[in-house]
Order: sequence, then C-alpha cells, then structure tokens
Amino acid sequence: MAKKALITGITGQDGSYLTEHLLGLGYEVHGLVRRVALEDPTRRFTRLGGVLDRVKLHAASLESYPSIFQVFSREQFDECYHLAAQSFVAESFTDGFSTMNTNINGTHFVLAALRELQPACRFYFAGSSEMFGKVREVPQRETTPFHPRSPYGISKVAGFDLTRNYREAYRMYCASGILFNHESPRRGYEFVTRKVTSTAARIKLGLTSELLLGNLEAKRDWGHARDYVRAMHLMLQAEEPDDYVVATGETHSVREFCELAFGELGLDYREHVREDERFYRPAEVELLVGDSAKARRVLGWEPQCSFDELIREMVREDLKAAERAAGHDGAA
Ligand code: G4F
Repeated sequence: MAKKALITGITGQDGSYLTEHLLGLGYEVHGLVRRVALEDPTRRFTRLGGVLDRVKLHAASLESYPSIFQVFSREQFDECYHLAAQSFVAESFTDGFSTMNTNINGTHFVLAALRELQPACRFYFAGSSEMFGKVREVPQRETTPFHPRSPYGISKVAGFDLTRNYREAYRMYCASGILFNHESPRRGYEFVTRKVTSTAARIKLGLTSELLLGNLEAKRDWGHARDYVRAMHLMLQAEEPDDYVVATGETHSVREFCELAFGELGLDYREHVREDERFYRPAEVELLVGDSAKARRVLGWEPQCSFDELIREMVREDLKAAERAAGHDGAA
C-alpha cells in the first residue's frame, strides 16, 4: 500500500519540491494549508502547478491546536514533514512575536497532536543553519553549539529542542534537518538570491536599473532546494531518528552571488548594486558553511547541483519570467 505523507508548508518552495519527490516515489501526499489559501488557489498554489490535482489539501492553522488535531483525527499518516513557518529572518526582527508564536507553538501543536492521535507517524522538523548564528566553529556540524542571532533563529532552536524532547520523552520517531540555505527558481522574492536574480533579469531587459541590498559580505552555504528535500525524505527512512546537517560545504558571499548572477547576463553588478542600510539586520549571521558528513555517511545523501548551476538556473528562469511580463519575444 502507498505510504501517506502530510506536509505542512506544502505551498512553499520546499513543500512543492518535496511533494513532487514523494509523488515520484509513489506516496499519497496530503498538505496542510490555511483556509485563505484554499479560497485563492490560483495565486497561492502556483508552485504546486502541475501536481495540484494529485494532492489532498486540508485546511488548518498553525495557530490553532484544534484545527491541527482535527486533521490528524480524520486521516492516518506514515510521515509528517513540518515545513510551515515564518521563514524570513528580517521579518522576525520586525515582528518577533508572531514569528515565535507560529514557529514554536505551531511545531508544538503538531507534535502534541501526533503524540495524542498517531504516535507511530514519523515526524520531520525543518531546523535551520540560522540556529548556529554567531558560529562557534567552522564548518558547522551537528555537535556545534547554537548561538541564534534573530527571533527566527531562536524559534528554530526551540522547535529543534521540542522535536528532540518528543523523541526522548515519548520515544516517537522525530528527526530534525539542520538545513543550510537552499534556493531555486521557486524561492520567494524577499530572499537575497531571488531578489538578485529577478532584479538582474529586469535590469537586463531595461525594466529597472538598480538593485538595493544590505550586507554584501555575508557568507552563506547555498544549495538547491530540490537536493535538500531528498535529504528530508531520507532522514525519515533511517532505522533510528536523528538530526542531520544538510549543506554543500562551500561558502560564498552575497557579493560573489551578485557577480555571478549579473555576469550570467553579461552585466557588471558594480554598475547596478547599491548598499542600502535599510536592508541591514540588527544582528547579522556573518558566515555559514556546513559539514554534512553525517548525512552523506548515514543517509547516502549528497547534493547534485553546484553553486554555478544553481545561479544559472535561477537567472535563466527569471529572465524568461521578466520577458513574459514585459511582453518580449525573448530576443533581448
Ligand atoms: O536570503 P536571506 O534572507 O536568507 P537567510 O537570512 O540566510 O535565511 C534563509 O536561510 C536560512 C537557513 O540558513 C533559513 F532558515 C531561513 O528561513 C531562510 O531561508 O539572507 C541571506 C544573507 C543575509 O546575511 C542577509 O543579511 O543575505 C544578506 N542580504 C544582503 N542584502 C540580504 C539582502 N538578504 C535579503 N533578504 N535581502 C537583502 O536585500
């Protein structure tokens, strides 16, 4: 019989790639979505595009324990991937309270409902390299102490601790992925990579001329989201639940990302990118680079997409989108 998986955050970048991956493996895929999303499917489900008719959606809110409880009362699942969160770090400085509420209570509600109704369901928590924050060692691995630098990072440490606590206290199968930054053409426009590739494409077409960014020297370990959802699935297939760093092991600055993305379009980023202090963060995570040796050894996972390929794909897709929006025929 086909395995049944529930994905919270199914409409996001990772949720959409994970859905495609699990459907490809023969899973029956269910998604938890907000009621407002069900009321506005054309706008909210764009990333699920071609697979929307193959998933079953349930309305629930991460802010409401009863709504989550009802979903788990109606259907039994083999695996639950908890991806939903307020995931934009900068926004967590603006409204730390709602980030904390959604990210901590939401995780706790899902875990508590599972414990009550289906303790055998395997649970995946989307942890983050933001938990390392002001890094204590380079590269960061599973044993590196956490020192989060934002309400978002703090909320993810709490979610990680909750997940481990349910594993230890109630012997549930609960695993966390400590995922480093992962991007794709489906990335939200507020994140730096997509902001750069989408604006560079518009500059190429003469639709705008300037890109305002914050800290260009911040360094990140950027991989492709399609590679990272494979790791999520592998984590729930291991014999014992555990926590894993998922990263490429390479780090690059925002400046390097700009140089390559603009270069891909035959542009010089120095002529278009301006630093603007509005995009600086009150506390920055300066350097992230992960050591995913454990995931490679235990799960047999490894990334397939290189940094250059990732940028090329994002730029290509954003150029096509900008051409469509501008009514071009692609000759620019
Ligand atoms: O793209 P970002 O906003 O991603 P960030 O903050 O690293 O977080 C992402 O990755 C985490 C995993 O490590 C996830 F947990 C999290 O949910 C999210 O997906 O910013 C990357 C870097 C930062 O150092 C930021 O200060 O880019 C710098 N940056 C410089 N100018 C900018 C900008 N970031 C954004 N979003 N916008 C700018 O204009």
